[in-house]
Amino acid sequence: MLLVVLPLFLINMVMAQSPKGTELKIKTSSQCETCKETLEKAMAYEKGVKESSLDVESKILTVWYNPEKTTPEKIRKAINLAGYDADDTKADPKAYSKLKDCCKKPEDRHDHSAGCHHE
Ligand SMILES: [Cu+2]
Repeated sequence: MLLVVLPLFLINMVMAQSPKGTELKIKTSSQCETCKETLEKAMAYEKGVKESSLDVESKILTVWYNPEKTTPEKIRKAINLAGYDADDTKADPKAYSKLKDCCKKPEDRHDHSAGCHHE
């Protein structure tokens, strides 16, 4: 277990400078394409965030932000308020309860067989 968790932890620690701002990678509890939309939209409204991109497969949200305007803590908080875990910080329970069934963690879904259905 440690062998899996540790590299992820280290990836999160690495912040690289780029023209888009400071890059931050956050492990989220997202499940599907709908989560991607929800999270990227939440980031678009977040102060100091220039761009974000969620990789649905790995659940890693990459955020480019202006370190003079926001901090990784605030960005994680915004993800929590959108209903998702961000690294070690847990989703806001109220926001999480409002997520679509398919966007919840598999153990919380009413229909355990289904993922999100996209038309
Ligand atoms: Cu989803």
